[in-house]
Amino acid sequence: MKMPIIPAVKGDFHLEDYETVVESFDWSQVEEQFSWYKTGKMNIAFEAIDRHAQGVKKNQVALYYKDDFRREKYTFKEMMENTNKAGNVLKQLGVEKGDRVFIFMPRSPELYFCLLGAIKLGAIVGPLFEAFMEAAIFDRLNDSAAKVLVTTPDLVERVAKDNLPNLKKIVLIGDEVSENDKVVNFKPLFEQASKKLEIEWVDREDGMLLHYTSGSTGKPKGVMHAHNAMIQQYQTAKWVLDLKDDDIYWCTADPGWVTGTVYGVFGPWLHGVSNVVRGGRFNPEDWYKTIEEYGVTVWYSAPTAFRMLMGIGEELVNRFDLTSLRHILSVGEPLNPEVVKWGVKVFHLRIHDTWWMTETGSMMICNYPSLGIKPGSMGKPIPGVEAAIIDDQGNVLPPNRMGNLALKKGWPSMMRAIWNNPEKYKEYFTHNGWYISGDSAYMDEEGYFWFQGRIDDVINTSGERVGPFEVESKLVEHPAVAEAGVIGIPDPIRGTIIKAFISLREGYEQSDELKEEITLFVKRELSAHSAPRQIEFRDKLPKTRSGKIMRRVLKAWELDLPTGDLSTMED
Ligand code: 6R9
Repeated sequence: MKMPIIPAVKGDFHLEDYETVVESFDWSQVEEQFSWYKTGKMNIAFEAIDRHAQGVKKNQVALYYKDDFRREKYTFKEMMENTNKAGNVLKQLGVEKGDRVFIFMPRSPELYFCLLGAIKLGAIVGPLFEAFMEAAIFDRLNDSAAKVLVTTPDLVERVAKDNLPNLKKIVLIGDEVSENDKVVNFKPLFEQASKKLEIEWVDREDGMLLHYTSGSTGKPKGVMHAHNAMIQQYQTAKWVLDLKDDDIYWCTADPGWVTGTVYGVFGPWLHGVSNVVRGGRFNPEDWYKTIEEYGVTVWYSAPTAFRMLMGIGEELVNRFDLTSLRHILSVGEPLNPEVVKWGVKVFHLRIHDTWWMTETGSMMICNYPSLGIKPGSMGKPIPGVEAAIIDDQGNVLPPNRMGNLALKKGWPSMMRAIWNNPEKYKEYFTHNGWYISGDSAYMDEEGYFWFQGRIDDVINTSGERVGPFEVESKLVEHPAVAEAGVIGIPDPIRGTIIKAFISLREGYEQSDELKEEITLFVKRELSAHSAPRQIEFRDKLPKTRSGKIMRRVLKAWELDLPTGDLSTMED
C-alpha cells in the first residue's frame, strides 16, 4: 500500500508556486543572475568563487573542511587566491584551454583548489574516485588523453605513467618525493605561485567537466559538460536545494561522482553559500556530529547512507542536536518510503528525493519544498524540463503506463559529448528528439514520476553505477575464470549488490578460497565497489547463439523468476 502524501509545510521557498512557474518559465530568465550577462566574459569558476570574493561575501566562509587530521576554513576571498595559485601551478606545468586535467585523490582543500584552478584555465577536469585501481585509472586517462594528473604519493603507485604518452605531468599533493621530468611536488610550487591569475574566458559550449560513467556495454564513457551547465546547476540549487544566503550546506558525495562536483562544488558556490566538506569514510556518529558542529541547514545525501543511519537506531540520533537542519534531500537510488517515514520521525523533516544522471548534468525530476511528497515518488520535472514516459518507438505514453523515462533534448546542463565517441552520444537521442535515460518509470495522473528500475543491465550499488561488462571483462582476466556473467541482486542496505556467476577453466577446483581470490583480484584492479559480493560457480553459463552471456537468465535463476523467451539461447 502506498503511503499518504506528506504535505508541504508553509514556508518562504524559492519555488512557491510550481504550477505557475512551469507555465511561464524560460531558461533565459536565469542568465541575468550571472556576471557574464553584463560583461560577456564567462567561466563557471569565476561565477562560483571570484564573483563573491569581489563583493560583499568576500569574508564569508566558502569552505569548511574537516577530516580526521585537518580542520580548516576558507573565505571566498581565500578561495579565490588559492584557486588562482593552483591555477598558476597548473599553467606553469603547461595546462592550456581544452586540456584534460585529472584529479585522483581523497577529499581535501587542495582538491577543490586544483579543480577550480584548472577550470579557470579553461581546462576540462576529470575527477577520479580515490578507490579506483590500476585498470580503471588507466582506461580513463588513456581515453581522455589526459595531459596532467593531480594525485598523492600514495595513489600515484596505481598510475601506469609510462604507458600513457599523453600524460606530461603528475603533480603530487602531500609529502614531498623525489621529482623527475614527469613528477613534481605541488607544495613548493603552490607556495611560490602568484595569487593573481588571468582567467581564461570561454564560450558557453566549451567543456569544463568530464565524468566517466558506466553503461551496460563497453568501457566506461566520458560524459562531458560545458560551462553552460551553470544555468541549470544554479537554478536547481535555488529551487530544489532551496539555498539561501545564510545556509550552511553539506553534500556528502565525493567529487569523484557527479553529485560531488555539481552539488558539492557548483550548486552551493554559484549561490555564494557556505559549503561543508567532510573527508574520510562514512561514520554514523561523525556524520551527526558534522551537522551539529557546523549547524548544517541543508543536507544532500543518498539512500544507502540514510538506510545505514536508520539501521543504527534512534539512540545515536538523540545524542546530537540536529535542530539546525531545515531541508534534507536524496539522490542516486530509489528512496524507499520507509526511509522517508524515518526521516519525518527522527529529523521532523521530509527527505526530498531528486532524480538525475551524470549525463543530465543537474537535477531533472525532484520533490520541492512547496509540493506534497508522495513517498516512493521522485517528484515532478524541473520547470523548463520536459520529461515523459515513452515506448520503444518514441511515442509518449499516457499516465500510469510503464516505459522509458525520457527527457526532451536541449536542457541547459545536458552533456555535450561522450569523449572520443560521437556514436555513443547519438545512441542516447534516437527516439524523436527524446533523450533515453535507461531507466524505466511511470507518471501518475498528477504528474508525479515513479522509478521502476533500469532497462539495461547497469547495476546501482550504494548509488554507484557499475557496468556489468567492465566487471565481467576483468573477471575473465583471472586465470581460473573461463566465463563470467554479472548481475545486481536486491540488498536491504545497498539497494543492489553485485553477484557474479562464473564457470571455471579446466583444472581449477571450486572453493571458497578461490571465490575470495577472485573478488580480491577485481578489487585490486578495478575498485572495491565494483567487486562482486557474491560469487556462484556454474559449470556452464546461459549464452545466446552469438555467444553473449544472457544476464536476464542469470537474474531469473537468482530471483526465481520466469526465464522468458529462450529461443536465442544456445543448446
Ligand atoms: C546523480 C546520479 C544515475 C542513475 C539513474 C538511476 C539512478 C539516480 C535516482 C535514481 C531512483 C532516484 N538514480 N537518482 N534512481 N531514484 N532519485 O546518481 O548519477 O551516478 O549517473 O546515476 O542512478 O538509475 O539512471 P549517476
